[in-house]
Amino acid sequence: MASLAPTFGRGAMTNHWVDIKNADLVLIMGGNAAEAHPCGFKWVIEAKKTRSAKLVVVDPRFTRSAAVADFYAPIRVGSDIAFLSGVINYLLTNDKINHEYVQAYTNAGYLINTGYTFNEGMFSGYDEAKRSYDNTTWKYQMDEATGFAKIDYSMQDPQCVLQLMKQHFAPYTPEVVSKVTGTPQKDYEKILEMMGECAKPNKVMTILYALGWTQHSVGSQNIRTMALIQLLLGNIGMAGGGINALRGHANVQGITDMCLIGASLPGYLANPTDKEATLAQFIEAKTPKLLQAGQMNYWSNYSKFFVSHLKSMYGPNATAENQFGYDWMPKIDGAQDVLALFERMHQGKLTGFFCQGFNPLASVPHAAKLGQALAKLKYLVVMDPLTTETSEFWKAHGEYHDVKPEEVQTEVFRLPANLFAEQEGSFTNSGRVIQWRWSGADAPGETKGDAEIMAALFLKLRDMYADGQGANSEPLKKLHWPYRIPNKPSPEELAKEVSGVALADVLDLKDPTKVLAKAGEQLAGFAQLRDDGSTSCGNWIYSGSWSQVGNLMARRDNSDPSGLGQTLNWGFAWPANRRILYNRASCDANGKPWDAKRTVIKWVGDKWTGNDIPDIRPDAPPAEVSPFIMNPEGVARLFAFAGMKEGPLPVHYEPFESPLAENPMFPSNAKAKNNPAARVFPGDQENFGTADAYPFVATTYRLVEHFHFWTKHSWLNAVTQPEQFVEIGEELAKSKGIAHGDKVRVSSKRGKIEAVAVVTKRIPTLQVNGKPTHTVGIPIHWGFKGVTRPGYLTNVLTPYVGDANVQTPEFKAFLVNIEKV
Ligand SMILES: Nc1nc2c(c(=O)[nH]1)N[C@H]1C(S)=C(S)[C@@H](COP(=O)(O)OP(=O)(O)OC[C@H]3O[C@@H](n4cnc5c(=O)[nH]c(N)nc54)[C@H](O)[C@@H]3O)O[C@H]1N2
Ligand SMILES: Nc1nc2c(c(=O)[nH]1)N[C@H]1C(S)=C(S)[C@@H](COP(=O)(O)OP(=O)(O)OC[C@H]3O[C@@H](n4cnc5c(=O)[nH]c(N)nc54)[C@H](O)[C@@H]3O)O[C@H]1N2
Ligand SMILES: [Mo]
Repeated sequence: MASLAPTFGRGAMTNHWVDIKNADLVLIMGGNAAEAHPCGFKWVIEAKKTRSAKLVVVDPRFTRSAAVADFYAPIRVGSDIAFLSGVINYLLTNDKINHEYVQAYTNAGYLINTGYTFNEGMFSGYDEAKRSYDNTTWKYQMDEATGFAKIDYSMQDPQCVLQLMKQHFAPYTPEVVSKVTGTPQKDYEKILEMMGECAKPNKVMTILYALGWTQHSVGSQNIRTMALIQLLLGNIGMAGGGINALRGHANVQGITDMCLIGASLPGYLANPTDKEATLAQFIEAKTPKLLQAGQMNYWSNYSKFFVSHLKSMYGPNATAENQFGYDWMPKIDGAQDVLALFERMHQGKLTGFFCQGFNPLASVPHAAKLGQALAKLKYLVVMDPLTTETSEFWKAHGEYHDVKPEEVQTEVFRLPANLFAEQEGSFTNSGRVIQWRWSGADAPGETKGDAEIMAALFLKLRDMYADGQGANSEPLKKLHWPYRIPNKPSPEELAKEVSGVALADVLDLKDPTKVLAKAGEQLAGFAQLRDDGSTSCGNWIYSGSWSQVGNLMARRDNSDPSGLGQTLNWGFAWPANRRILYNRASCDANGKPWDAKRTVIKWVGDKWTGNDIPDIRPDAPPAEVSPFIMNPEGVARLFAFAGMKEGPLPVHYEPFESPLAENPMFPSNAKAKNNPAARVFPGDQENFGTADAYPFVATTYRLVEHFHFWTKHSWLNAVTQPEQFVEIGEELAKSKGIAHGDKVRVSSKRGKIEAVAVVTKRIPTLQVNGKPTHTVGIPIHWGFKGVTRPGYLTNVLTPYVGDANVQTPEFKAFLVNIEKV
């Protein structure tokens, strides 16, 4: 494993990097791939060169991605849902949708409960005191006789999802969108036209996004709004289509897959909570009921994945009699995200903190609060190859970091760890391709690999508890630790455990005389997992990555018979080596590809075959089994009756710090100004600034020359970008008397930084709600450690609030003031 920071964004690509070359239209919005993903970006260029694909970039700044775009439009930070809702309105009113796809593969015709309402920015079921919704009224109408959801396939019933959507998105006309987003109306209309073209079955659009969409109090809904567009256009499952989250750290995809975030277990299985006292109750709660006849309801396999995971944790100690060790699993109460963690620390509720490959003082919002939080710890352990700001949070660093060391009691331990490039193991890229890699160099001095450090700590702790004296020691004592060298588990051993092993002969469920895997063998994939204790698998989505054939992640055969760039023998893609998720949706209801030139899979009379692993049971007749097998209704949810905290359909809400006095979509309802379901911690409400004192919109971002906060330790990077700067447009510079190269002070309600001003045409002034709106652009990379010139942590400025569903902090939209020093 490599860098172990908690993730600040989630998701994965439904498609994969090479597949971008198959697109006709590439939209980059909420990201800047040319700088943050320069290697993957080459596939955008490939699409432009080989098929004259068009590139559209929508960003508050004219970025390096914009510099090679066919069309660029600016947007005010935090207004993407208004922009995209206007696209949905355009597609619906101008009939730019793939009808067959929408009718058969989405819930457009499903009838919603008549109690569902949407008024002045709020859905039915809101509880203001709890800042949350009761979603009872958002559900499907059910047919009592069959037990399945009611559907009007003509999509005319006023309670059907398509009709509710028409109503919901109607207010987002081009005029209104332009007013809210600041995107000039004629630019916007041009983009509407380009996107509308992709409703044709042989025209496909892809979207590449990253943190410009996730780091908002409406982050998850930003992405959902785009997913709705891709579904209406029939672009999900298609080569060259999909929804593509370009992930961050080299292996952050692996981090989320493996659950190093605490919010879930490996393979996105849920963490048990106190509500599920027994394994049976837990499985019952997590296994969805079929909502439509004949569908696969994939999650009916939940118990197989979960029990196999328990077997990987507790080995022979996990038996049917003791619920496979369910009682030893921590029962998580409350949120486990980054903001919740440091909030608890700030409240003095944590004694110690292990900080592994993570520099939270630099990377978490509201650095002053972070400093106070760390100072409340009894001990802090930092496992890192470098001296990070976090490990020296207790030291005064002149004007850049002002603390009184004598007042900090926290004891800090530094454990020198290897750098990711000095370790062997697997990396998973944004396209879900897991690739084995070998260490690039030996680590210097006495540093150790992460697994070795963790193993030593575990063995020591287990020894200390061996006498049976300590409280709650069972989970430690029962953990399975089968490694050949106990204090140095090898990457090979760990990878095999993650992929899965047969503990007894695994029999074919339909024909029990057939043995699929003999006891002791590596499993071929998750179809072989069982819930009777006969299989062990650390992570069901990685199942089969190390099979009896060997380490499939180490494969390096780039042959590509279809020419689509699928390369099924290069590495291993989760799940099941499938390269394009939902690929069944690339064919119509007869199993014929919508576009023969993009044949990913097809139905050949009795089975699915093609250029990918079908995302459906291989013998599932196309007219009967719908493509979205992870949902118990078999279709994609345009209307999310569950799962989204702030509502079943996206709504434009202002960022928590907004230049506007009200939400221009619902000016008369103050409660609907910001995301009504976003969590605000006590005390943080007072830490939000307002436009009278902080009149300018600010956003933070990356530069290609640096990687977060650690490349400033490297001379080469420091030479290319030596000194902290902020970017402002020419109009703002003029009005504030700031010249290019002047020293400026940027302040928010929470703190200030000083940096050099770069005055640029690349940050336009936008007309928002009738007023000029200026943006201050702030690169994130500086701090007080390293060989760059010392600078301030950008996050002294940012607000402590996040997305309502996954709590990614609102790093991308807040308010500042700027003055010449
Ligand atoms: N060189 C380099 N590459 C990196 C990294 C690095 O530090 N350096 N970090 C890696 C990591 S961990 C990550 S997560 C990724 C992040 O990858 P990206 O998200 O692509 O990177 P950012 O520069 O943070 O933000 C992208 C763009 O979002 C725009 N933006 C800001 N607010 C909004 C908004 O409200 N709407 C829209 N449409 N756009 C907005 C910004 O102007 C910026 O151009 O990069 C990875 N790659
Ligand atoms: N304002 C603002 N703040 C942001 C963002 C933003 O866009 N704006 N982006 C956010 C995002 S998306 C991210 S991902 C975070 C990044 O925040 P962090 O992950 O905290 O930043 P890094 O500097 O990448 O820290 C990773 C550390 O891991 C160490 N390391 C490298 N390899 C290994 C290894 O093998 N083992 C161990 N133990 N350590 C290793 C490095 O030396 C480095 O110190 O920042 C977040 N903060
Ligand atoms: Mo990231």
